[in-house]
Amino acid sequence: MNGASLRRLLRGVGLFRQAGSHRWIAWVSGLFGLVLLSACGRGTPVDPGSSEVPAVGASTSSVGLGRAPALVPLTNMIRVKAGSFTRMNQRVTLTHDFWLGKYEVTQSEFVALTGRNPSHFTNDLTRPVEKVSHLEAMAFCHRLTRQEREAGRLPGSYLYRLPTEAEWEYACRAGSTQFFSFGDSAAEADSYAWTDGNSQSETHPVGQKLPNAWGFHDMHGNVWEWCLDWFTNYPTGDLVDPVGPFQGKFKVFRGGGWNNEAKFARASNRFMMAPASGIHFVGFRLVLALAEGDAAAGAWEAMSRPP
Ligand SMILES: [Ca+2]
Repeated sequence: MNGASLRRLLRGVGLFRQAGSHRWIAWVSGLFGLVLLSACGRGTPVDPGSSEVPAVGASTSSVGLGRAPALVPLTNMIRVKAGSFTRMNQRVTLTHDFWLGKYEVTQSEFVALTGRNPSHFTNDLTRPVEKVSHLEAMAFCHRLTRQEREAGRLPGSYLYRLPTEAEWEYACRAGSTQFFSFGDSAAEADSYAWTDGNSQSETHPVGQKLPNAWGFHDMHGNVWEWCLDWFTNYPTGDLVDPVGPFQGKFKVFRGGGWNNEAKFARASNRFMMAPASGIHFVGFRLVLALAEGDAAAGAWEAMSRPP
């Protein structure tokens, strides 16, 4: 992507729409919230031999400094095996394992790495970070990758990044073919999700609701979660490792939030926003995956080039 292309991307005015409806909704930027600052420590990396974060034999590619570092994922990363899921009669296959955060990135994690907290709801740093733009979320991933490599916990063959939409939905469904990971009924959402029916109009500390079948909390509700993909209509036919287009105007976010009805937290639901915009109901979740050799890694690298 050249400089002119990226500048065009950053000029988005923040329109978004619900997939399938083709109803554009005007975005009123600057409508919400205050930016406050706070501070807290980061999570501690865990031994990759633990049951929650299994080790992988990845330590050889690009370090070139003698013995390559072991892979030590951050705490609360859950390994997701390669596989397939179905959405709207379309089979989507992911050919590589990856790790996904058990929780949304918290304010304490964000502050520990960046020294700032963009969030609106700030009286508890175990709440998810929000009002974080897509650009800031990507910068967080790059900074985390650099930190973990320098600390000897991340081989050059792996990196932290945002999930693709396909990775996010695969992990959200956790094998479910229904509207939600817990079934088809939004009436059951109270046990699994913070939505406008139970949130008291605010975010809540991560992990308080029941996890899905693969152990992920708050995939439905609390804050929507940025994905890597630029928004576009899905291609037709079955897909393998889809990453979306390499250029666009709006980035996708997924999963519903504290301010929306539970029906908007459906596993397949999509919204989008300009990448430079932040709002107090959108945060993100981390992926740990190969740094090269699959489509998502290529998309991340292409979308990460400076203007
Ligand atoms: Ca969420």
